[in-house]
Amino acid sequence: MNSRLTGPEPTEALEPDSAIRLLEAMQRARQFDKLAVALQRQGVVAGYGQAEGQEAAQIGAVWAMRDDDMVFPSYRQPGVALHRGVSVRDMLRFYSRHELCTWDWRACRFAPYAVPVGSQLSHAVGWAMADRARGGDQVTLAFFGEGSASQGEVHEAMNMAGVYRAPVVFLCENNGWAISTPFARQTASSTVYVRAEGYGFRGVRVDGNDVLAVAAAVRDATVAARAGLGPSLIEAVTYRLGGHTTADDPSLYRPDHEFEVWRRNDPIDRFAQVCVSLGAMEDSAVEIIRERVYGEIRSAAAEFAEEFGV
Ligand SMILES: Cc1ncc(C[n+]2csc(CCOP(=O)(O)OP(=O)(O)O)c2C)c(N)n1
Repeated sequence: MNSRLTGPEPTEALEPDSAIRLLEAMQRARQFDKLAVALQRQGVVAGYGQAEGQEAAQIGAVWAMRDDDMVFPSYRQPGVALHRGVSVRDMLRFYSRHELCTWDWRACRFAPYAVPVGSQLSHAVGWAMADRARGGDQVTLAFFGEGSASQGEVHEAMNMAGVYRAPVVFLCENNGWAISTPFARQTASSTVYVRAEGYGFRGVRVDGNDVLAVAAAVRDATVAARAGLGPSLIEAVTYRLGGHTTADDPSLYRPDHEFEVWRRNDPIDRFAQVCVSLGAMEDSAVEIIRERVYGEIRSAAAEFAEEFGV
């Protein structure tokens, strides 16, 4: 646990050491994703919900939090888990062996995955209110998807958070699709963030493939929440490049051209280009980081395979 009063300024991400750590965290998420898909195809992992393409929305958000702030995930944030110190081994146990939560979630400040969609928002509001009642100054971050935003429980959680000014950041990863349901079929509204006004708190829409934009929005939200100004709803517009899970074939419902547009908007490539063009790292460092993280994930997977005999 560290003693920072707030998360880092988003601009700190462009200081060379921070830029490397941030790019590493995004790469770790990406490489874990590739590993989990490969292990599912080999029959080791039972099922996996892909997060490829959503690394900026996820890592940018957790980057802006204080280390002791609690995170409530849905089921698609393995990179956030790894960033919070959950081991590759424990993530693989979850996906391959149906062991629900083998990580020390209190120590990692990363709650157990929540599969009933939207249920984690009530948990987050309860956690935030309990911490404040005990005199704490944590801010709680809750991830959810734009499909989950249609759940009644999400309304209940946001309404209560607004009434009690709970220090919560609601981070909606609007990846365009809830399994095969497109956003236009999810709601008649063109955005999610606009709902915040109805609950009486701040709502912001950001480019969810720009890690610095997400970090800046979440950072502002944590400062407001810690100052007693209540929750925020941040809609990070992003895209799931893979399937909903390894049991899904998105080519059956998603137009190819849409995928191609988002493929060219890869959040990791974008951040790497920003770092290089602003001089935070050399061109060659980008590949070195990718290779290093790939090696780290591979050896953790080998240890998992040895321990569990898979
Ligand atoms: C209460 C509940 N109803 C239905 C489901 C089945 N289900 C699993 S994922 C999903 C879509 C969720 O989409 P979204 O919230 O946009 O998140 P994403 O999967 O895109 O990250 C649904 C309906 C569920 N898990 N829980």
